Amino acid sequence: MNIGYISIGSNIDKDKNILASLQALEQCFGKLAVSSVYETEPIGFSGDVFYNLVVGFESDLEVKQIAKQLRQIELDNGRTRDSKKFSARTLDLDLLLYGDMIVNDGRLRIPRDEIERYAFVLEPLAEIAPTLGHPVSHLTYADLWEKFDKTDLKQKRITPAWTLTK
Ligand code: PH2
Ligand code: MG
Repeated sequence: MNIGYISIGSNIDKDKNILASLQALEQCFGKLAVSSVYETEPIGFSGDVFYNLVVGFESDLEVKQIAKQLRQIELDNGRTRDSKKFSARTLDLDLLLYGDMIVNDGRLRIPRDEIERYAFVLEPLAEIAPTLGHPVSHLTYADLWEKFDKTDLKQKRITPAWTLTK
């Protein structure tokens, strides 16, 4: 059994797409640990604000199977595969971590470097996994977040219009 973490982002039909993704992820993996939802300014391009959050899950699946499931959930929710990295998107699901696994295999990279690079990934991860250590640096996510440069940080926790019924 591995514990994995997924980052979720949307800046088109945010409420609808994020709720749909949480329901689909729960169908796939069972009970999730869900962070707060953060409203964040787009990084790398200008456009509508994002909602970002991180969820934790448990699974016995192969890491490639998980990545495939995430791509399918993105496609089921209006994602088009040609979309550029820095552009508006209905739904982006990225597998950040899977146990202590270190994978560098074409497009599949775990742990994802976005963890240390982007507050919209690190803050929600540090919220739900503060004492967990990064598989490469072994620093905890609480430490990484504490050290993160928060100058001009443009993100805030929000209360979404929906709740995930338990
Ligand atoms: N995702 C990106 C690029 N920029 N900015 C924010 N605020 N949130 C995101 O999820 C995001 C982004 C590429 O995946
Ligand atoms: Mg992404």
